[in-house]
Amino acid sequence: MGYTTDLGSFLLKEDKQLFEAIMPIESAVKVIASLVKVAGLEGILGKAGKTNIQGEEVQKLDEVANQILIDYLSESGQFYGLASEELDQPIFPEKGKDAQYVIAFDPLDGSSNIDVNVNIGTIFSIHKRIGDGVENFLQEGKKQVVAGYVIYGSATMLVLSTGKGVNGFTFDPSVGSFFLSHPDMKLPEKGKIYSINEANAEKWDKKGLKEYIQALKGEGYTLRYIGSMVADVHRTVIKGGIFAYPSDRKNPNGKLRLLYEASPMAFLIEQAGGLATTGQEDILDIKPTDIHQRTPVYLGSKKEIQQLLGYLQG
Ligand code: AHM
Ligand code: MG
Repeated sequence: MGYTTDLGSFLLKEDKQLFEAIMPIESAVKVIASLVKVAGLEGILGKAGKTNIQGEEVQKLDEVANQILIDYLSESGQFYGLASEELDQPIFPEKGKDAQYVIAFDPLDGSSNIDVNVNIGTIFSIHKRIGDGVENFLQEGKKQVVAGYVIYGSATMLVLSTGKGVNGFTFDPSVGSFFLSHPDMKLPEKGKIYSINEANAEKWDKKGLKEYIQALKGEGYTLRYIGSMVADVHRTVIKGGIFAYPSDRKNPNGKLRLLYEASPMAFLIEQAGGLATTGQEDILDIKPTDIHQRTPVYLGSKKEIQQLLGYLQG
């Protein structure tokens, strides 16, 4: 706790190979964190003037963060392949041709919050290499060897799991390092908060969802919705409750991407003692068929998710 354990020494004790894979991510996110703090001065706020493979408007900082991650991760030689929410196709860097891991990432999650100085983040997911091409990225979430996110908030934090629980590290910019500040993070069994974009309620296509949210209101729950998955999930890990991005009539598979958002967050939530489901199956059991596929997401404390499933399936 405090300043006794930095990220590097923590990982060296946990797993030397993963230490080597995670350190380039750490380097990249430090650069992103410092740019996020001065984006308004560097002229990198606002729209980039194009749409991505998802058909969504790209922000300048999305592009900058994407390029920083690609550069650091390709150069490190630790990754055989890279898949990004902002890239049509995976990249297979020359320096990683003998590497044993592949990584999928959302370089800057919460794009709509960039220009208004509200928390944004980076999400990443590492699998073992199993072949030569895109099949590396089409492995179930339960086979992840590392999942993590960085939240660029009032503090910058990196929250990580290598399959042995979840640990949170806070960045001290004056030292230039992440230090273990939140060891062995666990969701409370039950919380008092629900987090969903309720403006979409009239479009929700899942029977029972409205009734479930109504029941939570009756039980005295309050609503918190930031609109950055990283921030909404981070709060859910610490305070419990439920975060959801369901399917609706406009988005039959929801909005969130399986590889870059849902799967790593589901891994972290389950490692922290919570549950993560599509409403039909555990998110970590989905075998992806497309690197950019979307999925409905319900994640949070055990009590809330079990109650929700009762409503959806009842
Ligand atoms: P992004 O990756 O383009 O930022 O989109 C994902 C974000 C999530 O962070 C957040 O949970 C969701 O979109 C919010 O969507 P909405 O504005 O429809 O509520
Ligand atoms: Mg995103």
